Amino acid sequence: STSHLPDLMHTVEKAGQLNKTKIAEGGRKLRKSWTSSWLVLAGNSLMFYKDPKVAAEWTPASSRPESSVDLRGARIEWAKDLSSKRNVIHFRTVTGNEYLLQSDSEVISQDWYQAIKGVIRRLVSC
Ligand code: I3P
Repeated sequence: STSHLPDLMHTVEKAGQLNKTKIAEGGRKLRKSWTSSWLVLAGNSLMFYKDPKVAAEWTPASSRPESSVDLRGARIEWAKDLSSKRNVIHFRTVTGNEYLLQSDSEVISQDWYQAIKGVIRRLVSC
């Protein structure tokens, strides 16, 4: 069904490319596997899509998310000692799924950090 799409189109707060690896599932450590991912911040969710070939042509209707996480109760911090890469965000859901999100651009990483943190804060006060 595509009934969620009109709603999603109105609530997309931010979308763009980041490098991503999941490092834990339900608190269990996973082997890192960095991939380029298209992130969409909308409503209470952070969604991960396949990286589109032409970023400017992406719309919420282009494809379905590969996965999605609930931002309620999530935590975000700058990763220290978790990667050799720079500008790495450490993100953890309430269910114990952990991700590293990274861009070589400090500005891009900072923007995502602030945007995700903003949504998490907003949800705390709901
Ligand atoms: C991992 C891969 C990652 C690296 C990770 C390696 O090896 O090279 O890029 O993390 O380091 O284990 P493999 O490809 O063999 O799975 P960073 O790039 O984030 O440093 P780690 O094991 O020290 O976390």
